[in-house]
Amino acid sequence: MSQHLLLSLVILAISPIPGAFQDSALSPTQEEPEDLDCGRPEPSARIVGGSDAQPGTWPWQVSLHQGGGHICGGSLIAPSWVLSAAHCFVRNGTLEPAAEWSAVLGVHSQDGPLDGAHVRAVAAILVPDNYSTVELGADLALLRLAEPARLGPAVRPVCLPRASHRFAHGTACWATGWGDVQEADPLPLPWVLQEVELRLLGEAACQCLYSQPGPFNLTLQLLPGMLCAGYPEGRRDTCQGDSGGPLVCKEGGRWFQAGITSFGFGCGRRNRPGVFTAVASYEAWIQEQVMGSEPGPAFPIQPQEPQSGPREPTEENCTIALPECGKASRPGAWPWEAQVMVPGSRPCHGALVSESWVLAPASCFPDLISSGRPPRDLEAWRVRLPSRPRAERVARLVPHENASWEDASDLALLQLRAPVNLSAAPRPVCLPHPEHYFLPGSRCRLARWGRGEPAPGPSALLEAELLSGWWCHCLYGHQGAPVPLPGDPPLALCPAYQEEEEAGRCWNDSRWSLLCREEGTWFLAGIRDFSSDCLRPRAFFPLQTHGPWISHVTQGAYLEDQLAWDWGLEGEETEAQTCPTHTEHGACGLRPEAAPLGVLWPWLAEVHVAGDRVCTGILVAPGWVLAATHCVLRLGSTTVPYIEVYLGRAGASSLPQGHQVTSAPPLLCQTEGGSWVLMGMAIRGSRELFAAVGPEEAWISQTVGEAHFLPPSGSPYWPSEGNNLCPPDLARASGSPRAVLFLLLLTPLIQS
Ligand code: 4AZ
Repeated sequence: MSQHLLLSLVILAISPIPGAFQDSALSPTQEEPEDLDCGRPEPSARIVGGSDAQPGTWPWQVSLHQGGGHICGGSLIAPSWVLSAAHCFVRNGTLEPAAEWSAVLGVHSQDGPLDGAHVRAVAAILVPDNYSTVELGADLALLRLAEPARLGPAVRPVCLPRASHRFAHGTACWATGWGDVQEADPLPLPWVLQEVELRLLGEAACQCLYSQPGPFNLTLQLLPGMLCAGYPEGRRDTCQGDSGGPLVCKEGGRWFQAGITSFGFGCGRRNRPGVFTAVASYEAWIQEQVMGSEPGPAFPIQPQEPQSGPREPTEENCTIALPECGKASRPGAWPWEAQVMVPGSRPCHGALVSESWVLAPASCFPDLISSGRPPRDLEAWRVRLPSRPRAERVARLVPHENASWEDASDLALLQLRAPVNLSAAPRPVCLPHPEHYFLPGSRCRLARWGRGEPAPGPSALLEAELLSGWWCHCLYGHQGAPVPLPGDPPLALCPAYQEEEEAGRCWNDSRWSLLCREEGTWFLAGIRDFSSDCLRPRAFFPLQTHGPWISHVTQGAYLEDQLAWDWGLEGEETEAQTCPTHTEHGACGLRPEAAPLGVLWPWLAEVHVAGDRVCTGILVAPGWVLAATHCVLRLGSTTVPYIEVYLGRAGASSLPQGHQVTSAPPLLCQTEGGSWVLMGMAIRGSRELFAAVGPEEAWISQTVGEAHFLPPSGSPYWPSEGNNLCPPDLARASGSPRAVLFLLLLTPLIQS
């Protein structure tokens, strides 16, 4: 079950003992079923007006075990027959042996000895001939028990609908099971049977939801024999481990099984309701399989035709749900901005991720990291949220298990004493699922994080654009490292943004979170990697790897599917790429695919000479720019004029009036590995002729210790044989003009 089950879990955890039913379950008078009364739990088992899943509420629920543990759900439909899902028993097209399976009946909590429950061996598993995969339907199975179940208050069959039975759209039904409470988040001990109320969705309404592109742009075609139940906004659903279990609806005082839990896209996701096998569609197949078995399943006549709900699918609305998180009236006015106030320290900035939880850096709470113990003064802590008149009190602080200073897991979750009403503000930020792929070129913003200072200067400095994942990964990764494909969690996110320099240091040593927008919805995409000093682009730790931890702790953070899909070339690369050759000084010649903020050619430098000439230089090391001599020196002059070098904006800045562009751009070639190599510098007065740089290698490397020469694969500068990107002999061709080059040593203030 995937929903806010916290409430029902708590209730169940307080009174999980099925003892009240043990004695009667074993009483001899109850053992003999005279007629097959179906779909009626023992009346005393349900507390009127109470909250659900008390022991005995769903007496047809079966737990199917293999290898000693619960694998799938099922429902008792007759003393010797259990209905379940085919996909529980078919692996790689082969039906598993019945002998490996057992059916546990009358079980409530699966923790410890199965008190009050009894177990039956499975004699046979029957699956429709036309079952192949869940997406193609017919996902049902019948299990014949080796011995009939012992019927009693905790063990009773459910009623089955006839083929003609119609369940009205919008009917509130119940699904039950011991499945995961969220994606990849198993039901915690004591493994008490969970229940969730789900509304039946008509075929058109459900198809409309599943036609909205979701993760990986996937959509689903619903087929006859499937039905959907759930909500457009998600958050209540079945999940892995619930499969095979029943979806039941009450009609005329009896519970009919409308569906068998089959599949879905994830669990509890927006516009992705659960898909069930429509039991009524399979009346004939079920009747055929159980023929001659006495007593067989009961198919009572439908008590009354549905009173409400449109009969025709066309009358249904196509109501898709929009994200409930990540909406801001304007960038910068973040409705999730939370300030954690700890007595004696500066406020720490975090983000509201659900009604009750705030995510913040663990390093804001140093005692927590050093002692590992919860703080003693939590009473005095407060959280300020936008549009809330009073600060919120804090109930609990949960550090990330690997929380430390300055790393990707520098995270903690704070639970508020009382949930806040979500509205325009406060409103939670959206969090990415692990498979989220933020598109290169995404519009992002920096937001305050932790104890960071506010940004100096204008808010435009907080605008950022995401650079290509390959580029970011290979700059920060190492040679030969595999580049994560779209859909695999990235190791780093690189946003490009402008930074103001301050004398002697890089301005941006405060902490930032990275918010990225998709279709007007903001996601918390990353947190700043402290260690990148003055290196550009800056790397952020992606938050998506932490989605499962955050949803496990909060049981309700807003993990939202990706909203933008144009993966372009990067998405089409299905073969794993590796990072190209590095030199001993790291990566060089790597260029982002997108063209953000003028760093299309990140090594290009604008060399401004004596305030009136501009020529192109090439960054060959953190402190050195290579330029053509004719650009820097006037004819006949030997004195070096006043020179300024601008980096990271070549081609993007508009040059001041009266500037004369003196040189053509240099010649670059791309190697097989993807790195760009400087081949030639334009010859004075020409845009087509280039002087080779190769012959100057010795001089350049002597002057600039740390210039990046790609290691020899053939010759040091040139691509290996067989690469037809560049003619291999170009550099040393006889008669090639010698380059007349100048190396500019940059002053430390503007290096990087
Ligand atoms: C499963 O894996 C499964 N949200 C069952 C139900 C759903 C998804 C997955 C529906 O068994």
